[in-house]
Formats: sequence, C-alpha cells, structure tokens
Amino acid sequence: MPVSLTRDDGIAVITIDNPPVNAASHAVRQGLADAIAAIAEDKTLRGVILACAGKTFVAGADIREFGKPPVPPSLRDVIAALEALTIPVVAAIHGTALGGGFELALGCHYRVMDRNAFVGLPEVTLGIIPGAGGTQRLPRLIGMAPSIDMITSGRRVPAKEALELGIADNVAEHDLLAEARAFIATKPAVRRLCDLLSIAAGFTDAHKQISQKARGQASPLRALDVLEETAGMDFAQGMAREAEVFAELRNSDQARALRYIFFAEREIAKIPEAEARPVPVAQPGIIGGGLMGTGIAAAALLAGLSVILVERDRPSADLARDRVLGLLRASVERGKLAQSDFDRIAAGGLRTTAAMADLSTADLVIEAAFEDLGVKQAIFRDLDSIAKPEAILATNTSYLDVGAIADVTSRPKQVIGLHFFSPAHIMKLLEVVVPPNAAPETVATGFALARKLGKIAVRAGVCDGFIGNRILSAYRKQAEYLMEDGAAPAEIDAAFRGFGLPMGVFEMQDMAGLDIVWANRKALSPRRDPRERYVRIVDLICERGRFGRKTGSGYYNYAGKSPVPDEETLAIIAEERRRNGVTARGFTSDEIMDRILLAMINEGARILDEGIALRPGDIDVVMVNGYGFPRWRGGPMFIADEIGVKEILRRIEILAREDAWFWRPSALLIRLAEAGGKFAK
Ligand code: 3H9
Repeated sequence: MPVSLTRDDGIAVITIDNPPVNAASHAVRQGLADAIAAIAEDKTLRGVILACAGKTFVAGADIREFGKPPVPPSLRDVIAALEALTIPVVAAIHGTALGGGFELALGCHYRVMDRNAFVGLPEVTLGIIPGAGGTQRLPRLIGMAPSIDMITSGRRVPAKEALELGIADNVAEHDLLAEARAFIATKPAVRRLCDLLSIAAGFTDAHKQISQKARGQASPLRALDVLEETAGMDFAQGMAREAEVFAELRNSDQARALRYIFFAEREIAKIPEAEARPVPVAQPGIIGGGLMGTGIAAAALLAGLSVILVERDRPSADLARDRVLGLLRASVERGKLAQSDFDRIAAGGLRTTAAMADLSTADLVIEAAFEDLGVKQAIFRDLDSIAKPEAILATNTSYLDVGAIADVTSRPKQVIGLHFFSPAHIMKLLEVVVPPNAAPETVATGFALARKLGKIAVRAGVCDGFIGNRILSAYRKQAEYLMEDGAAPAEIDAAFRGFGLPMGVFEMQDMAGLDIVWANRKALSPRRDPRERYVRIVDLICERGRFGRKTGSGYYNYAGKSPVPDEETLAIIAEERRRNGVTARGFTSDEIMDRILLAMINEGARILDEGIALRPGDIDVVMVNGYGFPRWRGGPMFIADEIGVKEILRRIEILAREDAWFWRPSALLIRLAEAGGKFAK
C-alpha cells in the first residue's frame, strides 16, 4: 500500500511510500482519501502529520498519467478534504516537495521542513500551470509578488528561504517527525489558506520581464494571467479558473514536448555500462589553463572536489589560478558558493603547477589543451608515463578522434572523451565520448564524475564533432548556403531567435570567435568531398583578421553600443554571390528554419544510424542543453516524429533537387519512412 496511517498518542501520521519520488499517482490519491476519511471520523485525535518515506516528500503529480484521462479522486479533492479536517494538519517535508506535492503541503495547515528540503512549483517547466490549488493557496500564504516569482519561474526554494517567506513554519535541524510532533504540541489553531484573501500586487513589469525570458514558451505567461485574473477573487472561483487553464495546457503541444524532454533527460543515464563500477575520483588533474581548463577546474571545485591544474610554466600557472579564482569569486557574488568555501579553495583546494609530474597522484586527468590532434597525442604520451597505472585519462576535445588519442597510450581502455561546453562551470551539458576500446568502468567513471559535477551527461560515439558539433556543423553549412543564396546573416539570426533560440548561428560564431571555425575548416579540408558545396565567406572574413566580437567585427560590427550588420562582410557576401553567379533571392523566416531543422534532423538520423547516439532523445537532450534549442519544442528528433518521418523525407527530397550532395537523405530516414515508423520507436 502506498499510503499508511498510524495513530499514536492522539497524533495520526499519514505516510506516503511510493518510490522513487512519491509521485501522487492514482493509488496514492486513493490511499490519502481513505486515510483522511478515517481521520475525520476519529474524535480521539489531536493532530495529523503528513509525511513521506524514502528520499523525498511528494515530488508532484505522476507525470506519466498526464497523457491519459484523469481518474478520481483528483488531487484537488484530496487536498480540499485534508484542508477541511478540524484538527491541525502539519506537513513534514524532506527532500523536494514539488508541484502537486507542494500543493498537498499547502493544503496542510502548517509546514515543518527539514533543513535540507526544498519546495517549488515547477509546473511551468512542464508546459502547464499548478493544477491543484498552487496559484490560489500560495499567494494567500506569502503574498502575490513572491508567488509570481516562484510560479512563473518554477524555481526551488530552500528551507531557510521558505522560512523567511512564511512558507515553512519551522525548520527541523535533526529529527523532522519529532519536530512536527513538537509543533502540534504547541496546539496551533486550524488555519486554512482557502479562508484567506489574496491581494493583487507585483504585476507591474512582470508581463514584460516574463515574456522576454520565456522566448515563446506559453506556460509562464499563462500562469501570470491566472494569478492576475484571480487576484482578489473568491477562492472557489479562483480554483475553477486555475482548473480551466490547467486542463487546456495539459495536452498542449508545448506540454507534450516538455514532458518528452523531461523523460529524455532521465533516459540518458541508461547506458550499456550502467552496471560497471566507476573509479572514485577525489582529485581530478587538469592540463591547460585556458578558457576550457579553468572552467572545468571551477566546475570541479564548485562540486567540492580538489583540483590540480598544470600549465606549461609558472607564469601561465599563476595566470590560470587567477582565472579560476576569478570565476569562483563571481560564483560567490551570484550566491552559488559560500565565502568560507572560496577561502578553503584558495588556501589549498586548488593547486596550480608547471610540473606535469605533479599529476602522478590524480585519479583522473582531463586534458584541455589546444584543439590539435598532434598536440594532444604528445601530451597523452607524456601523461601515460606519469599518471598512476589505474588513472583514467580524458580529453576535452570537441571534434577530434578520441580513439586516435587513446591509441598513443599504453592504456587505451582507460581513455575517454569528456566534451564540456563553455563556460564549463555554468553549462550543464557534457558529452561522454566513448572510443572503441574504452572499458565499461572508464565510461561509468565519466558518468559518475558528470553526476558529481551536476552535469547532464550524454553518451556519444567517436566521429567528427560527436553529437552536438556534428549537427551544428550540418546546420551551419546550411545557414551559409542560405546566406550565399540571398538571406543576410541578420535575417537568418532573426529567424533562429524567432524560433526560440537565444541567438542566431552567426551571432554565436562571432561570440565564440571565427578563428575557431576557420581552424576547424582548415583541419577538415583535406577530407572534404569534392561534391560538397563550399562557401568561402567566413574564410575571407578571417583572412582580414576579423574574428568576431573579440576583434570588434565579424558578421556584425561591435564598434557601437549594440552590434549592427558589418558593411565589409556584407560586401564580401555580395562579391562571393557575384563570383559564383548567384542571383540573391529572399527567404522567409519559416523557410529558413525549415531548412535548418531538416539539416539537423537528417544529420541526427545519420548519427543514430551509425550508433553515435544511443537514442533520438539523447540527441534532443544535447541540442536543448548545449545549443539553445528551445526546450518547449522538444528537440529536432521530437519535431521530426511530430511532423512525420515520411513528410520530412519528402521535404528533403525536394531540396535535394537543388543540392543533391547536402540533402542526400539518411538511410535510417528512408527505412523509417518506408516502414511508416518513428524515431521514438
Ligand atoms: C504537477 O505536480 C501538477 C500539479 O500541479 C497538478 C496536479 C493536478 N512523475 O529525476 P530522477 C521519475 S506536475 C512520474 O532521476 P532525482 C523519473 O522519471 C509535476 N515520475 O531523480 C525517474 O524514473 P526512472 C511537478 C517521476 O533524485 C525517477 O522518478 N513535479 C516524477 O535526480 C527518478 O527521477 C515535477 O516537475 C513525476 N512527477 O530527482 C518534479 N518525478 O528511474 C519532477 C520523477 O524510471 N521531478 N519521476 O527513469 C524532479 O524534478 C526530480 O525527479 C526530483 C528527483 C527532484 C524529484
């Protein structure tokens, strides 16, 4: 039974036990309804505690039930019955009380939280709004402005802040249930949030700020609308309005996409090496104190690991140390790191050195040197002779053949790729790149380290660019073709933003540095197929020493307050069109994004077919978490299934009449289209 009821010394304890996260499934709701009915009849009771077994309080409604017709009793009815009890009801919260779980706790008359617990209403991140009274009870408890913040952002609030906001009535330092009992012993009056009034406040500017952040996602604005419409309204009317909007959003395209990506982010941990035992990593070594090396060092230090970072000489090591401490100081300012932890790191947690031999004690070494195969192979030869025999050696390459790096060592089974995204201490994505000879323990160690660093790790096979950069390289090419054929970089970037990405492909390259793209193009040129259409524009821009933001110009000019299209670049584009006999034509934003998406999907299909990615969802997780693909659209492979693989193939075949090489359809796409299949299956 997922819900049990015990009675002791006049106190009833309802315990929910529905692993893994105590989701409020149908069986839980029914169990709660039965327990509440039994309590209502028992006149000997003085109070009720609602608690959970396992690692967390109720983490929400059961998301897996969302696609199905609702089965009574509803969570709202269960909460109403709980709230109506005539003896004080206290929620004892540990872990995370989220969504319907937090709404359940708001139906209780009081809340005692474990010091490490969190509460939150993350519904908007699933494309819906709270549907069991969250939009009505929270403003009545803490006021409108903090409710707008919590409900439209979905952020989790820690116990200490919950106490300050008035969400928690007490924070338990040690024994949560004992504290909840002690709270009831103070004989608190029954206090029902449904009896209070809500007051309109804090709506000025909220709409503008939230819509800017939402970038096309509907749920945060719909949540705000409901809060605004129902402020000051009678509780029952407010609940009715909340229910209407909840029902409307529950089966919306955005909610389906967001649920899909939620589960895809959990599937990624299911790898063939999941049962292998990871090597414990207490002190990673890092080679290279540039942008990536220092970011990775900061990520490890923020996760509580100590780090030893190697640079080529003492001055470079000192500079790297300053950089890492600079990143951590910014984390202190953002409230992500305590000052005392910063002091501890500065005093010894971070060691920088110019002696590679100092890596002899590291359990795992991440090389983050210059992106060149020869350079990396030379480092790995040295490292192989220095690192202890059981140490794992990782390379933070973004394109190169990890197998060719592993092969220069005497321990190819212990070599892996860890492709971090910049800035590495902030970006969540990590591609764990598995060369052919890697041992399962090596892969498991990569995943365990990622978990420790709080990263979203996706398993990738070896190929040019792995999952993310390989897809990027395909749609960047397509964007260049669109540019040469008539669309200005600013038009293409605007189409990306209109689709919901934070920036366009050209702005992004200007920011990353065009020299990086240039170097990569040169490295790949010997292998380029002669049938491939090649756009020279970025090479010509780079030849003039214009590398984007850092040199003041690239696709855009950065001399003024905000970037504007760069005249010299526009002239280069015009000249290239003339030289190639291209008559510029116009493209609508939809046409631009259609081609960009088709390029992503076709390359994604190849990646799947070659076994580089394990599942279509893994590709979508990479695109959403590493490349700014709008989460509420699910990802390119999700979109392909929504549109239908057959239709995708039809559109690609039409485009192939213009450029048969670029648009040659993936074999998997053809097979699926013929079989009437889906990527998801
Ligand atoms: C809601 O409540 C709507 C209400 O307002 C209205 C109702 C009328 N349902 O993340 P993990 C599974 S909307 C079903 O790896 P962690 C998950 O798929 C909901 N399943 O663990 C995984 O399964 P598997 C609002 C769920 O410790 C397993 O549990 N709530 C749910 O890293 C472990 O998950 C949320 O949005 C669920 N609600 O993190 C909270 N939650 O092992 C969503 C998880 O088969 N959940 N599973 O792959 C979370 O944020 C995290 O799971 C949590 C634990 C922080 C709780």
